[in-house]
Amino acid sequence: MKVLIALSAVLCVVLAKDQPRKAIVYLQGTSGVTGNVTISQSSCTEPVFIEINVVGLTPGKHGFHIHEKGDLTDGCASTGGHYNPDKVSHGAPNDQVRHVGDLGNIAADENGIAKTSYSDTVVSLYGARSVLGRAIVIHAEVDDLGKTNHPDSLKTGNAGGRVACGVIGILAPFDEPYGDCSSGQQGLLPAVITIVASILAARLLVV
Ligand SMILES: [Cu+2]
Ligand SMILES: [Zn+2]
Repeated sequence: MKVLIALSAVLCVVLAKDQPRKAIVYLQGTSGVTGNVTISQSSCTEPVFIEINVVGLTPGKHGFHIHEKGDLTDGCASTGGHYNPDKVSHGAPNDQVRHVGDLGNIAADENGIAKTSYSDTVVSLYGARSVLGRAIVIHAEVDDLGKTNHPDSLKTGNAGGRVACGVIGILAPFDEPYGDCSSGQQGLLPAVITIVASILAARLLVV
């Protein structure tokens, strides 16, 4: 009996840590741009999956970033700069050197609609570098991805004003939203080791 109780307790913990994390961003602006973004991640070692739905944009490409602060007290202006914990130069999403918040551009069609989804291996919802509580910002102009001679190219991508923004909030409930990666789900092997160790421990208790 004790074995069963111990086993089920361990299983509960393991399964709980296996839950994917999901965040939601409600985007608003002063020029009629609205939309939402979801960020999903099944574990701290998996890439995030980002789904974007925005309307009201001018047709063409718009810089799309995670900024460091979830502070909208002065609209999008108070969200700070690009989230950049490594203090490196601005870049493209696929560059080796980039801000964590550098998600490149989104492209709006002739109706001003931008709808897309993709994975990113740098952004995370886990650990000290979690983007939860920070902001997503859409810019008026195209992000040059750090590739032009403009003085702001390696700082911001020279993407112009901020037309919409929103705070990255918790969507799917999960425990310890700011927990470290090591306390999160790390894969099947640690889970199996945990279960085997607890079975052995429970047997010792019974004897
Ligand atoms: Cu930005
Ligand atoms: Zn940047």
